[in-house]
Amino acid sequence: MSKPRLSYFDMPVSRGEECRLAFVIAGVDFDDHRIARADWPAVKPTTPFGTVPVLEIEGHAPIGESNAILQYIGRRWGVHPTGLEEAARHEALLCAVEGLRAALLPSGRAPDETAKRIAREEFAATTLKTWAAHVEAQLGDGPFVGGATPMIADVKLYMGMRAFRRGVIDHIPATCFDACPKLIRLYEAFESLPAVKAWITR
Ligand SMILES: N[C@@H](CCC(=O)N[C@@H](CS)C(=O)NCC(=O)O)C(=O)O
Repeated sequence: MSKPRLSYFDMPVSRGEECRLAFVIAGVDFDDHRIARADWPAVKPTTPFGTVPVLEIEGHAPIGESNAILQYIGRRWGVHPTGLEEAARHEALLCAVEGLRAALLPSGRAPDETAKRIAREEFAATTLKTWAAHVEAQLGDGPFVGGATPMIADVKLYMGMRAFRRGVIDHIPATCFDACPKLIRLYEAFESLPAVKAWITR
């Protein structure tokens, strides 16, 4: 049986990097297939939804959609809860991160920098703030969603927050989650995991 193959752009960002990190926390060796931007127009129509990430498991049809890939990795390699209700609680958080990404998207398409700034400031003061408060309220003693062990919901939350925390989303301060100590604790605990640190700094 060949290794699972994950295809994404050659960048440590977003949905592709979170699937890579799911393999990292599961301790699974995978084929990290990086698509060159120049090759994307030819590859795009061959993917299940015209998007990446895509996961290929020998003998099966390719799997699209980051949350489906994360749940597959999580269930197969033990980084997702086995109980139905606890799994659903984690899956809701995967959906919440996708919801946040979708809500951010229109501001990136603003016609000019002023319109973008206004849209981003509004987003930070409303959608982002509410999103963070809702997630914060669902975190317990931590540091992770399910307690002491990192799972795919933690990967998703970590990557969902990372660009904000790194201050690379124009007009949104890196301090945007500072009112949510449990979220910050999760983020920092995840980034401090030896396997994650090694992956990020490799
Ligand atoms: N809902 C999909 C969204 C996938 C998506 O939009 N992926 C982006 C990269 S993060 C992509 O493929 N962009 C290139 C394109 O749409 O042509 C998922 O969660 O996987």
